Amino acid sequence: MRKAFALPTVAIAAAAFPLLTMGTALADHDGSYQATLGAVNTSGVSGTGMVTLAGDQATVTVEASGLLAGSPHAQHFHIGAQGTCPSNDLSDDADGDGFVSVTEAAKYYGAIGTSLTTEGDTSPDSGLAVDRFPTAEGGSYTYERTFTITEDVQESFAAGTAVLVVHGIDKDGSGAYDGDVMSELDPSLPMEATAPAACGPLTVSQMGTMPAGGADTGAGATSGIENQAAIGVGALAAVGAAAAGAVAYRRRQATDQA
Ligand SMILES: [Cu+2]
Repeated sequence: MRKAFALPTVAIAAAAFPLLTMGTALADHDGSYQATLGAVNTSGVSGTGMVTLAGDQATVTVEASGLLAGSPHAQHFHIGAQGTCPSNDLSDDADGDGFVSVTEAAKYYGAIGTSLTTEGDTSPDSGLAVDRFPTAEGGSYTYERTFTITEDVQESFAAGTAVLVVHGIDKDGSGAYDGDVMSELDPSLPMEATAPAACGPLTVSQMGTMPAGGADTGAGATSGIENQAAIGVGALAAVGAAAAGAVAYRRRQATDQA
């Protein structure tokens, strides 16, 4: 019986090692992604997003226009749901308050995975750090930054469920975030400050498609997701504290660069 047990163990170890190697050399999500921002809440906002991923490093460019001028606009990668956006009318306004809120849109685009801040922390904790988001001088902005992204965000890109969302609308045309409806996320903020203004699924850019064999093997996206999950568990078990140290170092670098 002992030998019968030993053989599968060796086989599992042998199968796992190439996954780890592949994850280190060229992760399944590596490459370029793009999003076309479409309006939500009839904001009139449009724009584009470009994301280049290399391991845990993301270089992000966002261009958006038609925004409330002179005001900060929270922007995030949302992850873990359908990888889609709510429609540009009020058909998703479940509570009838006149806004498609973040909560009502979450079934499409999921929770915050990364806060696309201008400096410092990029975690979901900074989701409403309005002093560290782009301000739309003249109603538009261009954002570019390189930083470290977490494993769950990497997996969402690989799975095709990452969505770029820009927040902040001027529903009543007053020229500021105001009104009687308050945000369900932070009751001290007007709903106008947090409601989604534009949204676009992040899809693999044709220009950035990797010429590797993955696309031709017929293994398909499901295989990629399984590999990604295996890499996540295996890599954490294998390198543990060393990886944590490296991430902390890169975070410091990212902070210094900002
Ligand atoms: Cu968001």
